[in-house]
Amino acid sequence: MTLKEKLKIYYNLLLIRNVEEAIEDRYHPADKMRCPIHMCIGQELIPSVLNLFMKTKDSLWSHHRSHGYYMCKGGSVKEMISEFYGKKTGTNGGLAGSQELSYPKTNFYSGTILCGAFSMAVGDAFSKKYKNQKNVAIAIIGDGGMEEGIVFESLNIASMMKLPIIFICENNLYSVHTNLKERQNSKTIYQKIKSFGIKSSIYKGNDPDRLHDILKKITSDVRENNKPHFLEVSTYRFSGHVGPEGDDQYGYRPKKEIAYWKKRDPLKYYEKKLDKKIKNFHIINKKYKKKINKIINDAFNFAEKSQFPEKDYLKFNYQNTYSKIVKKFYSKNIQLNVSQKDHKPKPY
Ligand SMILES: Cc1ncc(C[n+]2csc(CCOP(=O)(O)OP(=O)(O)O)c2C)c(N)n1
Repeated sequence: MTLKEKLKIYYNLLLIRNVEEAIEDRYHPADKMRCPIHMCIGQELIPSVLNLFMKTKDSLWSHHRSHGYYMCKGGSVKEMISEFYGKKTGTNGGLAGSQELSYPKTNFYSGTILCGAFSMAVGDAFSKKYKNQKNVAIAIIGDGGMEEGIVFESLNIASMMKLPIIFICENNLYSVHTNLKERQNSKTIYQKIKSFGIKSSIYKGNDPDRLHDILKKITSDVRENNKPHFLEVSTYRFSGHVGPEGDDQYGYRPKKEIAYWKKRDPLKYYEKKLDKKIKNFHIINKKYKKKINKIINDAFNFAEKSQFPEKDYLKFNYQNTYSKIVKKFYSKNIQLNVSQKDHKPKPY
């Protein structure tokens, strides 16, 4: 692992943490961001490392706790904050908010329907394979999402069709306020997945260097062999389930458990580690903090100054998009003169 890679991961961790904290800090009392927000503070590890192995044409399908993945897939912070303000300049014209954030420019999509990410990644990976593209689909859901029936349909199809998908489960122990132990009898998630004939592994730890080596192997294996892989990663959210407010006042998480995970904060851990290993790291760190602070201030200023969508924006855009899709569909069929024979899918 190169020094440049280590610093990139550290920068990613810091960017996600600082942007998320700024959203929490600035949400109230201004109340200009009016969408529910699922913060990923504490869970920055996977997106920060995954960033190094994603190509722009790889697609990333995220669950609702998506901001870290959005940023690490190259999403603009300005457009994301503007989206939360409901402004026209947002990623989705101010209509999606945090829960449905998407950014086709970098092939990033998210949604709030639990496990939608897995099922959409299946269709997307099939299209990639059918067109002989060398890209992969990456799908992330939580341990709660793993309890949806469609998880098993998606895994089964991905295995049977040998699709290039990296399935990731961020196991943060909770589905809203209910611990995994109260929801499932089995102790591990990743073990179950093996019975689908899918390679399945787990990473329990907070060391970006270790996760780097694991993800490096998985991504190259999925790219080369066109087969899915499932990775479970243990993690913990430091914020409430849905923010910006915390929810630990309800006492659903033991104080000892919170303290245990806070001691293993991936950002603090890596900051210390790099400080010991890299000469003059404190100078680089200061530079990064300054740079990120500017990104945040510019993003909020941009959002503040941006316009809200016009009154008929929703109606207009729906009609426009819908008519474009219909036109494209019919023109393709006419051009190709599709017959049953021509349309036979390639064997997988
Ligand atoms: C199909 C569906 N069922 C229920 C919900 C309501 N819901 C939203 S978040 C959530 C908990 C999700 O837990 P997990 O998947 O572990 O992700 P986390 O919030 O812990 O990151 C639930 C049940 C939903 N969004 N979609």
